[in-house]
Formats: sequence, C-alpha cells, structure tokens
Amino acid sequence: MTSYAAIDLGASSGRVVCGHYDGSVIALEECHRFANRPVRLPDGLRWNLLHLFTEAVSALEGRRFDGIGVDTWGVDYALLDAEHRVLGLPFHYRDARTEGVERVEGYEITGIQHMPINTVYQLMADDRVGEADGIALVPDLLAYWLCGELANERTNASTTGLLDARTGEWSLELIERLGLPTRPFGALVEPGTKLGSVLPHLAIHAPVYTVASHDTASAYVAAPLRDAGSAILSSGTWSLLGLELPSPVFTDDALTNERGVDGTIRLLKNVMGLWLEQECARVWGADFPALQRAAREVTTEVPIFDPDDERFLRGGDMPFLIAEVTGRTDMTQGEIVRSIYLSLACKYKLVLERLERASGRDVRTIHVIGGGARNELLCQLTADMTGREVLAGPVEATALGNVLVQARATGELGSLADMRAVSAASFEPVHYEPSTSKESLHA
Ligand code: ADP
Ligand code: LRH
Repeated sequence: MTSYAAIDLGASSGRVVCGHYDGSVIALEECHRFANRPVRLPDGLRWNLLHLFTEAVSALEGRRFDGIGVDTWGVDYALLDAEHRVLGLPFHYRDARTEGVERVEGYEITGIQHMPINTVYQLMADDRVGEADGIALVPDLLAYWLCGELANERTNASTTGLLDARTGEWSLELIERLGLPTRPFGALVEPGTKLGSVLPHLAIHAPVYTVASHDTASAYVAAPLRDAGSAILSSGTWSLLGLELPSPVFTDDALTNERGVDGTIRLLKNVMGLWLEQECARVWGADFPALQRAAREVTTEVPIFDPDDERFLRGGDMPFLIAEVTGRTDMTQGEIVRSIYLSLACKYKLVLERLERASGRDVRTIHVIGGGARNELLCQLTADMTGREVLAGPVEATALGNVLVQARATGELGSLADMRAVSAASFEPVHYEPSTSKESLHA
C-alpha cells in the first residue's frame, strides 16, 4: 500500500486529502478541510496564503508519504525577487483591479478565452511586474515553500494567457508585444516531476512532486471517460464544461484551450458555476442540502438568465444581483436557487453545441465531477436540458487526479488511460438519464 497527500485549495474550501493505493483502487481519506477566504486589504483582495500553508502543513506534520502534490485554481500568481522571496501577497482573481480591461489580441497564439481574471490582465495591472525576477503560480509557490525547489508547472502556466497553445512554451513574442518583461518566465516542467524532499523544519517525510497543479487539469485526469463521445463538466465554484482533445482548436474564441497532462488540450468554456449559489448561501446563512431541497420543491415557473453576466463575477449580494438581471424581485430562496440551476443547465446546452461544432465530435455522455456531482437536481436538469446521459462522480476528482499523477510519477501507473481506469475502479458513478417530459423539470 502506498500513500500520497494532495493539498487541494479550492475556492469553496481548502483540503488535504490522502490517497491510499493498493495496486488496484485508491481510497481517499480527507485529512483536513479548512476555509479558504480571501482577505480584503486597503489595496485589494488578497490570498490568505500563510494561513492556508499553515493549515495544510499542520495536517501532515509528523507523517510519512510516498509523495505530496499541490493544486489550486488557475491564473493567480506571486512575483518573486532573485532569491525567490515574494513581492507581496498574491491578489485574488476576483479583485476589481482588472475590471473593464481592454481585450488583449493573442487568441490565435494562446487559444485562451478572454476573461478579465486571466493572469495576463492581472500582470498588466501589476505595478511591481518590472521588479520581478521570477513568477510562481500559487501551487508553484506552495511547492517551493514545502521543498525549496521552484518550478513553473505547465498545466497551470497555460491559464496565464501567455503560453503558446501549439508548443506549450511561453510565448515570448506575445509577452514582449504586451510590454511585459520576459525575465520572470522561466523553464516549464511537466506534471509528475520530482522537485525534492519536504524541508526538515516542516517535519513531513515525503518527496514533493509537481502534479497537474491547475485544479481543473487534475480533475480531468480523474474523469472516468469512456470514449471520444464523452464531455467533462468539472462542477464546483466554476463549471468547466469541455472535451479532451489531442491538439488546440482556434475556430471559436469563446472557447479556451488549456493544457492537460501528456500534452492533451481541454477545449472548454468557463461558466460562472455554483459560485452563484455559494454567494446566495453566504448572504442567507443557508447550507447546500437545504437550498437543494427548497429548489426541488418549487412548482412555479422560474426565469432563465445568463449565468456569465459579468456583474456576477465579483460576488456580493447575489440574490439582489439575480433580481436585477432577471427583473424578478419576488422570488423565494427556493425559486432563486432553482433559477440558478436551470440557467446553468441551459448554458451547458449552448456550450455543448459550441464544443461539438468546434471539435466535430458528437457528445453522448457528460461526466459531472467535483462537488457539483452531489447536486442531484442540477445533474438531472443537466441531463434533461442537454438530452445527454449524465454520469456523476467522483466528487473529489481534483484530489484524486493529484494523487494519480503522483502514483504515476513513482512508477506505479502508466498512461492517462491507466489512471482513469483506477479512478473508474475506485468510484462508482451515479447515472442520470434525460427525460423529455416537462413534469420532470419539476420532479
Ligand atoms: P471548489 O473546488 O471550487 O472548491 P467543489 O468541487 O468543492 O468546489 O464544489 C463545491 C460545491 O459542492 C458547492 O458549491 C456545492 O454546490 C456542492 N456541495 C458541497 N457540499 C455539499 C453538500 N453537503 N451537499 C450537496 N452539495 C454540496
Ligand atoms: C476552477 C478554476 C478554473 C479557472 C478558475 C480561476 O477552480 O481553476 O479552471 O478558470 O478557477
């Protein structure tokens, strides 16, 4: 039996998950879960990074593992000086400093959809970028703090909007064209690279590996795909609905081409996701199971709106923002939540059509992975609205993908297909068949 620790910092929570592999299946043990709340300082919204590092390390202290890997969401970074010291705490991508940024012309190189949160826009708004000798995306930085070795991991680097989607290398041409310095952008490494051992003062006995440090890339590794007719919906704070392809596609600039393991490309669209519900839950002081029950009981018609309206991006009083966007100020909590689910499911249908057009593939199955796989009503609405079979799970796909890449790095697993076979053997998905009757939408 081997054991690997995954440090997975999601927007809804940070967690340390240990994966125990017996040669055929992986059992996940949640060692620690903690809040991951950004901190609003006078100059903007920042990561509470020292708190997160302390929480993660405290869960692992005194233990021995065959590996440790770190993943978090994409796009956020720290600038570093020549001694790898951080030039300030990383900003959170929901900070307002990139609001209303002018669109950068680079899609034909990067294949990355325009979103103000992309690193490229953050860097252009960063007055310290000229001082930097290095850049570390957040998981690169945490791995460095663990073992003292700094590397820029490639899957997460692709979320910056500065990587050439064809070559997988930094596009120095684009970086220069934007007037950014090229100095901070160092050599890139693949997921599954051994960085070093955890530093002695942290008292954790383990080697540190790069994983697919972009959480979505890790989650896609653990999606138990059947064939080329399978789409993946990584459903958490964001909804990342996409296809895994051998090479990038540039025909639709509403779609993004992010890098996965083994040079694969995730052609996907970022949809605002369960952030809409999370912010409502925060404002109401409600929990997810209660909100899902309330949404299930609704029998009235609810409005459908575009979940990707930019007004939602920064959060705040989400029930009020939804009322503003829909023009409906009379909705109950259950109706608002049902309206969110229905709107997401409708958006998935539109995105799926774009993905099929751009890739030339026919999608028959949608694998819903991540916390959203626990949302039965949303899974059923997704099947109903798209007319596709939904297979839900695994819930902790990101942590599982993190562990799988480590197990491969130590030689226990081979291809991407092998890793997915272990995921499929370890977690049984829940099936949802599309039902065309209108009543089923209110079931
Ligand atoms: P992230 O990785 O962005 O932090 P997750 O994959 O953890 O996101 O998914 C978070 C989502 O999981 C929540 O927004 C919620 O919809 C769902 N969820 C979390 N806990 C529960 C629960 N107890 N019951 C149902 N759904 C839940
Ligand atoms: C999901 C995610 C997504 C990014 C966003 C910033 O957690 O990594 O892939 O676009 O966060």
